[in-house]
Amino acid sequence: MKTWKPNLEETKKRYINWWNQKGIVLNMWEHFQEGVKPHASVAAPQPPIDLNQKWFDPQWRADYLDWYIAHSCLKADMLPVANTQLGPGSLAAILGGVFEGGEDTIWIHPNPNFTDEITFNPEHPNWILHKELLKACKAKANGHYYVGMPDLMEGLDVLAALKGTDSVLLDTVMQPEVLEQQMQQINNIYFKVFDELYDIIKENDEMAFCYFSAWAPGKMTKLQSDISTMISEDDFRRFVQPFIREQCQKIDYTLYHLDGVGAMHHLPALLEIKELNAIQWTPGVGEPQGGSPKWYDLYKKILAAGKSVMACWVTLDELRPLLDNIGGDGVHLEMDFHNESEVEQAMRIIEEYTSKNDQQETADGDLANESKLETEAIKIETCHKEESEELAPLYDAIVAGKMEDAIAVTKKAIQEGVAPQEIINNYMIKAMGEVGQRFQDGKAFVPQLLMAGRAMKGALELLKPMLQGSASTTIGKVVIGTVKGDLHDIGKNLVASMLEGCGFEVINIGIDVPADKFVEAVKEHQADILCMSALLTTTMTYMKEVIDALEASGLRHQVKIMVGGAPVNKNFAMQIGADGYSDNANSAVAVAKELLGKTK
Ligand code: B1M
Repeated sequence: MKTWKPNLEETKKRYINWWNQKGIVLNMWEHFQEGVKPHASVAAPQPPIDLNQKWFDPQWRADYLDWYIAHSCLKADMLPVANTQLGPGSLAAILGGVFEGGEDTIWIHPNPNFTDEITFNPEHPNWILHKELLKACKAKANGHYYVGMPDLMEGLDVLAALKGTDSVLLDTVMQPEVLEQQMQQINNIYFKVFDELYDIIKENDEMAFCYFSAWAPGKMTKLQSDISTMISEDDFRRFVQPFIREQCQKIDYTLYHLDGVGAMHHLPALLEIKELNAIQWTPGVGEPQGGSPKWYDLYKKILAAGKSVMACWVTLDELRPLLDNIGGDGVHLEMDFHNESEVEQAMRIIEEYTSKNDQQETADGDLANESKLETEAIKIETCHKEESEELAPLYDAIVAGKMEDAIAVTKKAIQEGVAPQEIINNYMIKAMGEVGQRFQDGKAFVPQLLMAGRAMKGALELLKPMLQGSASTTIGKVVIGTVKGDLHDIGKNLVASMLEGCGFEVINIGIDVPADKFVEAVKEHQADILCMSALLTTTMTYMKEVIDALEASGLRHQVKIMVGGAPVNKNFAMQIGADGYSDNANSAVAVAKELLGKTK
């Protein structure tokens, strides 16, 4: 390889050490160009004509990457790698997912024709594109740099990209055997695809990976399962761990991307994988970056388990304290440099630790005794309410997510003449409250929320006609929806049914509704009341944006606004300028009537 990186051989040695839990690698994921003397005279390509060319034209990308690397800083252990990413998890696109080029990234949308059949079609255009892109880049690179392996991904994340996250989470409960089978099919295809791409990009037997930019003297990959923040440790051990283990066994060098505090409960299961070499830590939104003291214990734990660590977005100020605390063996630092002077400062610091290494004791930690990051696998147990012997099974069925049972008990209760309000308020809503509490306590996970939601919805359908009442005249028109970013619809639908039952004409515009859609619906239907629901503290603030949009459209004066949902309260409703608030579906009707009483 006649590379543009002058110290590539030293960097390779440092990588080999790092994979073996020794020494420090100092790298930067994205390159910078400021003040860099070009490594070759390469002209910049014409700007892309559109996003399609920017991402999906192999020749344009090869030309651009050639120019980009020729002008990038390659000091320290910064790797000369062409970033050939085709979106996060591009194996999903090879298996039928749909590409869309965005400004800064590529989106992969679910396969609209997905039928639970996972098949590899060697003629699929997205597969051909992968190969053409890598071949074009390899020809252009001409040995000056590596052509990186795209971020194919694997396992649950790929399946979620193919058929949707909720469907995969439900599968963990409803068709676990099918899910296991699909994981194995994805792994089998992954190895085939990986090997074929490896043959295109390898330099002798070496390769580099695009994501997090790492190099290895053999086959290497980055593994992940971001969706697993939403599943229990038992499910992780069943649906994720075996397939990651197989990848670690078949691929020489493996780095697991651990994403966010919500994923930490799976660390023990990851550390159990003997063949896994390294773990990369991404702290996630709202958390300090990888150089913060907050993560020292996590790094020590990983190192103590015999794995190397990759700490990301470390700043110069954090570097010394980080190495003082976790030691200088098996540490890969991804830093956020802006110019060469910063790189040189970091290199001087690293130098001190490299020479200190022999005396320095590596962090010590007894994996078995440390319980901070370990959580116990807790099974959902059903719980009995005391209010009515006959209806207690309804509460239990919803908590356990058993829709058929919930429907059967509800049918029986209806036949026996139990009032729908009693069924809803005393059993269904309380059961959802219990599931929510378990979720908050880390005893239930998203699949359990989904199952409970499904059970409640199923049973609620039977009660709907009874809620519809006999009103023959329309009191007023209501547009109702759950705000943008929020997918909870059970409470909103209940409010809608109650309003309908009491004589309102209700236009239910669904979940995840953006402000312009609310405004459009109010305008189109000439609504008297706009009802907004939100169940998340992070989405309730969006209600204000909808009100502002109504003001801006000049419609605010002609429509009353009512808000509700678990985190919403009267004060909040007043602050954002709503006209009414209700904390439950029954009083929502009274509030709605009162609001119209004021206008009519
Ligand atoms: Co989610 N979820 N959820 N969830 N979920 C909550 C809301 C949560 C409180 C659980 C918890 O931590 N204890 C928590 C929110 C924490 C917070 O923001 N402070 C939470 C979270 C964190 C999440 C996710 C972020 C989890 C994750 O992915 N890591 C994720 C977010 C997805 C998203 O929206 N972007 C998520 C996902 C889901 C599922 C999709 C799995 C599922 C929803 C299924 C569905 O709706 N189709 C779900 C469920 C089921 C819940 C719980 C368990 C139950 C919600 C419910 O249906 N309650 C919930 C915990 C809980 O509420 N106890 C929880 C029954 C329903 C009848 O009550 O909706 O409150 P509710 O409606 C009431 C009143 O609020 C009022 O009347 C209704 C009837 O009396 N009301 C109005 C509602 N809207 C109104 C409008 C009005 C007036 C009254 O006027 C306009």
